[in-house]
This record gives sequence, structure tokens and C-alpha cells, in this order.
Amino acid sequence: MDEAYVSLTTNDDYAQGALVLGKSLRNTKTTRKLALMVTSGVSKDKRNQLNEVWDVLIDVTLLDSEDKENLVLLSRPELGCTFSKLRAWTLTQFKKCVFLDADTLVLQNVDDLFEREELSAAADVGWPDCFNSGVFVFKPDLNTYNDLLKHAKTHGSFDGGDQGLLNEYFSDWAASNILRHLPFIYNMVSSVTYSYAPAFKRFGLGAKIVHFLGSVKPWHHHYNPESEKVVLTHISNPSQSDLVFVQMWWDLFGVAQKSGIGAGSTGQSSMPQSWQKWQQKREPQTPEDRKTSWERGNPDYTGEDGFDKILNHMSNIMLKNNATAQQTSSVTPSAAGTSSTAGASASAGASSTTQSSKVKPILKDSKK
Ligand SMILES: [Mn+2]
Repeated sequence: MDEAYVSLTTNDDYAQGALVLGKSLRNTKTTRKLALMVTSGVSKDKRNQLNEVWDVLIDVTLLDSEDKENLVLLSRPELGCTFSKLRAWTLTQFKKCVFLDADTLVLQNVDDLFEREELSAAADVGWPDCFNSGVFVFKPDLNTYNDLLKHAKTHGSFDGGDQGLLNEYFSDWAASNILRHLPFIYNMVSSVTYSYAPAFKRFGLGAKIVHFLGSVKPWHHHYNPESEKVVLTHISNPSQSDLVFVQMWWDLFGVAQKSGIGAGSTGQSSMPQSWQKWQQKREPQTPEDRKTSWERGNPDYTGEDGFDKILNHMSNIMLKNNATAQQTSSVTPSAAGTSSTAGASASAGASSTTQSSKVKPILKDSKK
């Protein structure tokens, strides 16, 4: 196989992200290889864990931008090591790759990304004329790698990290070819309900890759093993979407740690509840499926068969009955009334008869 998903971790902290990312990719039943770049900062224990999920761990040496001034400007000095990301272009055993930051989570199969050209990426939410370098399609090539290093030495990076450098190097991204613009659902910010809640409501279920931007990562939050609920201790006012996705991250982390043992176990049964729920929302059950679940004593209480929906349904029936009753009473006098509208009245009368005959079975049902 000559195509691969590639990620990077330079320490044990991000290794947790890489573990969950790898697991989430496995769950999508991808046909591509999973290749993780690691530096000497990753311990043996973590490497063993990661080896369970990733096909191959590739040792790379740390590459630092040494651009402390700009990193301080961004107040993210830890970003310097993300320059090691450039090493991805040396993985010439693969023809084409998709790079994913270790702080991303894959919700659905994204193998279609391999049909895209270098460099394809989604717009950055902070400056949409720049791409976000957390998810991108690229072609490993030593010439490109050397050019990138040369560019780094002569121009530096305007933000001190890999994103500034890559955006200047692939500077035609913004305007040259729309096919190199990935849709936002391939790199959706986890806190998206903060910036555009209605859009998340309308399009969020289509999300394919979630990106936990910022310095607080899912693994920094507190997880209560008894309630199996995550507590977002580091965000004072977390967004709704963060709550959902950080919980999903932790649930998958639990599975990855228990079974480990990732490569084979991709069955539905190993999917945590939060993931099953998300999938059910995305692929709603057919009425037949729901009937079967109901008959087996498993109504979807939190979804389609939830109390609110049942209440809504019932009040709709009641309102319809009231409307029908009103219509019937308003039609009757005209049916018996003036001869000039006799034709219209007759048809209105007929339809009201049909409606009231429809009402009867519903009333019968509701008595059961
Ligand atoms: Mn990131």
C-alpha cells in the first residue's frame, strides 16, 4: 500500500492524542496504512501502546524553528516542535499521504481525501485566506522537503509554527484551485458552536474530522471513571460541541486503553455509547428498524421515541382533531345554506366527512 495517514507526536502528552486518533481511524475501516512519526521524547511504554493501533512508528529527530520571538507572540512556545511535521515529506515509501494532527478525531471514513492533490487543506477559522495545517493532503518528496527547510531558514515562519511556514510555501493555496480547499467538515473546530451554532445544527452531523484547537487538549480535562463523564475543568464556559466531542474522545480513549489492541477490534460492539448515539443521529433508523427496537423493548428514549417527541406527536393529533371539529362545524351551516354556493359546500362537506372518518381510528388507538 503506497498511501498512508500520517501523524506526529514528540512527547507522551500528545501520544495520548495519537492513540485516540489512530483508534478513530481504525473505526472508519480505512484501507490505508497508519504511519506515526515519533521523536525521542516518546517513552517506550507509550510506543508499545501506539504500536497496537498504528501500523508503523517512524523515528524522526526533533526539528525546531528556534523562532522563540514569534512563538512568544503567539504565546505558544511549545509549537516550535511542530516544525518536525516537515519530516513528513521524507516518508517517500508512500506516494501520497494525509497528515492529521494528534489533536484531531476522525468521525467517518475520509479515504476520499487521497483523491486530492498536494497541498489540499481547509481554511483556518482565524484567517480563512490561510489554510489550517492540522489536516492536509501531501506528496512525500525529498526535493519539497529540502525546499521547505531552505524556505524556513531564509524566511522563517510568520507565526513561528509550521502553519505560517507551510502557508507561505504553498502560497497559491488561497486562490489557485478550489479543489485544494477542503470543506470545513474535514477540519471542524471542536468549539464550533461558539462561532456559528446554527451552522453546526444544520451541517454538524456531516462532520468528518474534529480538531481540538488551542492549548487545552481533551486529555487535559478531568474524567470521572465512575460516572464515565468528562468534566471540562480547563474551560470556564465550554461550548456545547466541545462537551460532545471531548466526551467522545474520552470514551474512545477508554476503549483504546482497555482493549488496546486496536488493529483488529473495529466491531460496533466496541463502540462507546456516545459514538453509537452520534452514528444513530447521522444515520437515522428507518421506521421499520424503530418498530423492531420498540417491540424488542428498546425504544430510543433519548431520540425518536423520546418523551418530547411523543408529547409533540400527541398534541399534534389533538390540534388536528380540534381543527377538524372546527372545520366540520363551520362547514355544516353553509352546506345547509344558500343555493348559490351549493356545489362548493357539497365538496367541502364531503371532505369534512372524510376527515372525521380519519379521526375515528386515531381516537380508538389512543384509548388502547
Ligand atoms: Mn492541532
